[in-house]
Amino acid sequence: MNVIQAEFVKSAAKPNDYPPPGLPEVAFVGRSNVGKSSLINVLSGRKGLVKTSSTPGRTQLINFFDINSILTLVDLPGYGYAKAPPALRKQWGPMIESYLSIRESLKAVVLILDIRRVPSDGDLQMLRWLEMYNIPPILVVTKCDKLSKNEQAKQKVIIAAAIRRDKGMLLPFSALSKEGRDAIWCEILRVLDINPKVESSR
Ligand SMILES: Nc1nc2c(ncn2[C@@H]2O[C@H](COP(=O)(O)OP(=O)(O)OP(=O)(O)O)[C@@H](O)[C@H]2O)c(=O)[nH]1
Ligand SMILES: [Mg+2]
Repeated sequence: MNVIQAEFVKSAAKPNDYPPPGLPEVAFVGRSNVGKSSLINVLSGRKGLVKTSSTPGRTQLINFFDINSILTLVDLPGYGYAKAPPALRKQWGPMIESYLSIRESLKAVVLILDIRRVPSDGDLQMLRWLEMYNIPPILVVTKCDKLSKNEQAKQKVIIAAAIRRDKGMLLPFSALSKEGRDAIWCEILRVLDINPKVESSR
């Protein structure tokens, strides 16, 4: 996918603050600090489009980004950050759940897992929500640069078993090497039913 234009649209906490629905939307979910914002930066080809941080809990609102005026990428706050202020933790569930349940332009969700870790209760809960709302997730395993190919293969088996999916469904990614960028874009465009050839000749 050739990203010609990537722009921050707005931040929102409540449905009333979401931008008007229109373009198909892809949301990025996962544990705090897993690398959601970093993945959006690599997909958009803009290093500083989304703020990232080594401290968990960086993204605290729902952030909308326009790509080529054909689709919207949505960065969500991560779950499972034990040190988040209680008020914020309490707000998280309803904020994410109302977005996932009522956003009519939401067409795909990318669930990001850390290749080094066993999926958490939060990850499993998120998978159940997505099933409930009938959104088949695109599954990405990130931070692959931290493991050898051998270790990656072993971890994929463990992760796939924990989430009861085929390991072939786990798309490997690294924000450092950008490995996996094209395959993830390809999957997003497929789910959104956007023809990349038509798109790149526009
Ligand atoms: N080595 C490596 N580090 C990564 C990768 N992706 C993200 N990171 C690092 O992980 C940390 C968290 O990345 P973010 O993209 O901010 O994670 P996030 O999921 O958006 O975090 P929250 O907004 O706090 O939920 C940062 O220090 C990133 O540089 C990756 O593929 N490889
Ligand atoms: Mg973030």
